[in-house]
Amino acid sequence: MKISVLTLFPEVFGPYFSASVPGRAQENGLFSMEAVNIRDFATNKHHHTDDAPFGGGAGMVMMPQPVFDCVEAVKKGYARPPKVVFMSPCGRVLDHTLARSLSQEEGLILLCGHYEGMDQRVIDRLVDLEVSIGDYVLTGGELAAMVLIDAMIRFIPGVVGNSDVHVEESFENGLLEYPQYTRPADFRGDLVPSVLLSGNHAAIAAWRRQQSLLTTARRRPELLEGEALTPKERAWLAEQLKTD
Ligand code: 4GM
Repeated sequence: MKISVLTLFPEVFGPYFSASVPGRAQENGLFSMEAVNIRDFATNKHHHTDDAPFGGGAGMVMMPQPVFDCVEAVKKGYARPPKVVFMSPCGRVLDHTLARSLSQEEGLILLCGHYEGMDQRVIDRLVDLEVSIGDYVLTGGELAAMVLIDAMIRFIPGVVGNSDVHVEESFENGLLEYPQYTRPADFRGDLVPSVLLSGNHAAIAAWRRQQSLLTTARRRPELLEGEALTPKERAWLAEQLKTD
């Protein structure tokens, strides 16, 4: 997978994507990313990329010319036309399913806005999909693009160490994760649940399933709506929730 991020602040992508898991994944050739400066494509004298909104109002709007030229130039680096994604509070809210589906793309262009908005003709003519990382506004789309890239690359085989992590982690089975513990078994008098030290794998799996169900029911009950729970599990959950 190749990702091009189009931004007015390409320098902010360096530290994160050369560190840790994303850095290693790039070194291993599992994906590649570049940050391209939209300002380099501004043809006006002072390389402006924004202007006042027609119709008046607060703030500035990103001009179409630098963005069109930047997208068109970057597309030339791809054998097949990549999807163009605009990071925007008006977009489809990112979740596990969307991240996994976008991770299947061979190429992606992530467009980051700044100021108060983007000229609508960019969105109408260049953008295939608008994605939001949640219901809040950021000063720019850069952090949203980093969140999307991080969530996507975890689905590329080999990026995250053990292939079992996907099977076990939150959202893969529609439930929140069960509590995890590591050594020591007694930390300042707080003990690890004894079942985890028992070596009884069936009992451990059953305990983890129960803990996942309980945490999900308490914190995110809507996630259980589409879940295939056994009648026994439903009865057990109802019993537990009575005493909350
Ligand atoms: C569009 C219009 C994404 C984009 C105005 C980008 C929040 C998200 C921006 C803008 C963003 C999000 C850039 N803020 N929720 N800001 O994914 O400021």
